Amino acid sequence: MVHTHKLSPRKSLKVVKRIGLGLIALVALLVIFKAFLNKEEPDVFKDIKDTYEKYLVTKDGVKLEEAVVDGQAVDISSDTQKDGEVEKEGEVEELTKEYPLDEEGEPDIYKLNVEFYDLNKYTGLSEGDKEGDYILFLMPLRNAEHVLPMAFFNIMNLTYDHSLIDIAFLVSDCSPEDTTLETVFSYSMLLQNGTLAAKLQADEEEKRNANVQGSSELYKLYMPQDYMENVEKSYLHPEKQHPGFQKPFRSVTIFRKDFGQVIGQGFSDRHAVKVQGIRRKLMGRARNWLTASALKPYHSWIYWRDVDIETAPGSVIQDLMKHNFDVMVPNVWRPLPTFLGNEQAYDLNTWIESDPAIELAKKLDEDDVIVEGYAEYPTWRVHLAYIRKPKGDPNEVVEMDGVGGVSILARAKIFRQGVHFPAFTFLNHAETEAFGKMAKVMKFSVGGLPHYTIWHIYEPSEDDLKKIAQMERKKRRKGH
Ligand SMILES: Nc1nc2c(ncn2[C@@H]2O[C@H](COP(=O)(O)OP(=O)(O)OP(=O)(O)O)[C@@H](O)[C@H]2O)c(=O)[nH]1
Ligand SMILES: [Mg+2]
Repeated sequence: MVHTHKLSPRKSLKVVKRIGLGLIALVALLVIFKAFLNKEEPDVFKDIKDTYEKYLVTKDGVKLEEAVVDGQAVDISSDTQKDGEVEKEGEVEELTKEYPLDEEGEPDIYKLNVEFYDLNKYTGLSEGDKEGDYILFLMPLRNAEHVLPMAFFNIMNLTYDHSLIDIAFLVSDCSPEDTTLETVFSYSMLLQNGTLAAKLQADEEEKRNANVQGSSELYKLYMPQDYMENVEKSYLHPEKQHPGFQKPFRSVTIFRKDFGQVIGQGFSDRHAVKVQGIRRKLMGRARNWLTASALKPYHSWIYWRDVDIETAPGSVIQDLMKHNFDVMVPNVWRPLPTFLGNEQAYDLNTWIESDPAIELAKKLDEDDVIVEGYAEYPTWRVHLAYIRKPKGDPNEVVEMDGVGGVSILARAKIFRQGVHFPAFTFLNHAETEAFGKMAKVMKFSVGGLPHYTIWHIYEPSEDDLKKIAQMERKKRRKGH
């Protein structure tokens, strides 16, 4: 059989020409795209002093990319850091320093190798800010990239002396496309050299200039005006309200560990009642790993904070501390679009135990986890969220049994004593609610501030988005 070519010489010449033209167009496009990228990319390192180290963070770890000392690039190629290999991680200090000499001129080994802490000193004082109490600030993170700018603004906003605060993040189980680890690392570096505010403001500006007001931003038009003004105030020129805004923290540590959390971070995924117990126990494990890895003997208090808090007073640590409780939480609400009633109690995990709930627990399996806010578990408990009066005294304290994890200030000594976030069913509860109960069982004081409120971000549900789109269409039809 004779095979004939499908293309005649004339035709193939045409094809070659087309391919050539296509290639030229592609190269031109690439050049334009690169120029555009170069223009858009903010140079976040431009303000950094002329001594710095720049790291590349990937899912596989951290790699030193560039080191500059007094404006001079330093050779960073070494045996331990070959191409693509990741070496730089939290250092476990090697004890190979020169020992100081004792009175007889002999090396005094113990001065370097033995540390002494009198733990009676780190008990947590109600005026810890004035007494110089060290705080451990802990934040668990998962797929949190989109809320990190907000969270870091809130961190800088803390008016407790930054040099007394060690920060530790735990990043777990993020989706492959999520960049929480990379972002938290780069923000932490900028935070510690005082350039983060500029970077976040530049990003915000860029977003505004690009006029990215996709449908995901549309809901903001439907939020209560006074709430939105308050948000603006919190993020616009915060350095004017708080002079220590850009001051570096004592330290920032980032931990990474996956626990096999498979439940999505989408709103409806997270809130289905059946998954709550499993999810809460995994969160308990994550919190315990974070505490155990970050707690140092000199910490007097631990402050737990969720990433998705939109507004909170900068003095929140002092405000929770001054009541002299071992565990203290604020009220947590969230704003709502005006067509849904402006605001809503958010954290139902902070409550006072009730007789019906104790009776209910007796009927459940030992391993069942009661979750609040679901018809399946009528507990009739008093929730901190619902006893809030908007004009109530922010200093009023109510004793609590279960607590939510959004913003907990606790004395470090209670963790040293063994209180933790149960990753198993403890008195028919898990994680933070079981933590509150366990603290009570161990005779520690647990309190909540009903009229002191911090605000959780509002995430529009599918239904809310549909409703907003509907209202927008109506507006447009009316020609607004
Ligand atoms: N390390 C770690 N952090 C997590 C995990 N799941 C959630 N987080 C973080 O823990 C905090 C609380 O998580 P949220 O998703 O807000 O969960 P929640 O507070 O129980 O639920 P909401 O009431 O919907 O806010 C946030 O800072 C999250 O980023 C996890 O599996 N591992
Ligand atoms: Mg949350």
